[in-house]
Amino acid sequence: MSVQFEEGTTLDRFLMDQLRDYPGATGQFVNLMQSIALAGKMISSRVNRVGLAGLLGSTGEVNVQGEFVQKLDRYANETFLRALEHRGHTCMVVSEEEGEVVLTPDKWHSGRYVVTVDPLDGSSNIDVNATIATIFGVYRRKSSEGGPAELADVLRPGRELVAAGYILYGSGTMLVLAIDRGVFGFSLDPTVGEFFLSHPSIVVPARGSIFSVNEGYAAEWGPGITRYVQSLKAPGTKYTARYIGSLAADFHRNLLKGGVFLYPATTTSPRGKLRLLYEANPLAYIIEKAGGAATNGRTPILEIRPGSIHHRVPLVIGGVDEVREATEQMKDDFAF
Ligand code: P6P
Repeated sequence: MSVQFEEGTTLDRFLMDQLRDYPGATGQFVNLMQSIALAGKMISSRVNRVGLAGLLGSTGEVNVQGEFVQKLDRYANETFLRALEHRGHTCMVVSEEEGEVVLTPDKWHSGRYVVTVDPLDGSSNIDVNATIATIFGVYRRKSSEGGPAELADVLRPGRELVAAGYILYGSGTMLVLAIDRGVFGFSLDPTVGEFFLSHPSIVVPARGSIFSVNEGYAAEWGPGITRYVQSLKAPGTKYTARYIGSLAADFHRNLLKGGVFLYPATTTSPRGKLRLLYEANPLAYIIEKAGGAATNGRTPILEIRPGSIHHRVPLVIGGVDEVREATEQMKDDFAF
């Protein structure tokens, strides 16, 4: 369905326009997205001054993932928790930086939404000025709005997401939002502090000419992914390799230009590296709304039921033709 938008449509205007199509809407989702956009602007401001604001480097702490926490990781996590906890729209947050779920204060039990968030993905790239991102997913709670949220509100397949997106902190700051009717891109104009609609309807080509995988691990791959990547490099194919090592940046390029991103299971990470709740699921929701596909090499990502809030999965994501071909090769690569 092609939706027409006027030049200079702000994120707020876009959200209010959508609101009119949902008669039962209370405005909590609009409020939630405004909170996410505000947190994104605050993080963008710091990212753009990271070398000057004393935010380079690590805090010296190790997070629940066993990764060194960068100073900007901590700032991004605290900024998102503050933006989500006290506005009445959110009842629970799952963050990459938090070992357990974060329940918003008791007075906000009425919050309808559960948010999964990687506050700053790719933070190992901060010090070298490469693009990093916030990735988020949004569920409507299943538990009653009178009481506290429950783990069952978030340990559910990504197919039940109601929205997902990411905020890219790169040459510009861009918020990409997927809702049931499509995928939309908003670019931040820092001179006025507003996100403006710049990509009214993002659709991923069924087949592109880019593949993104870290071939440094090729010795740890299964035979299927090895066969598939070799096939892309065979003489006469039109593929080129691009790999930034920042998930949302690699994903965004392929979303706009076509292609496939792969982070397969390896002997070191037999269940994959990337996290289902706040990395794979949100991007899988986005790619499917843009006409693409995402699997773990065997099963659609959005059909996987999380075993824990930090559940890891292998990921193959991009154009529907490439994902089908890769999954066909990879389905025997790992036991589960
Ligand atoms: P590797 C960043 O740390 C991250 O989680 C993703 O953003 C990125 O796609 C991946 O890890 C890169 O991992 O093992 O290739 O360095």
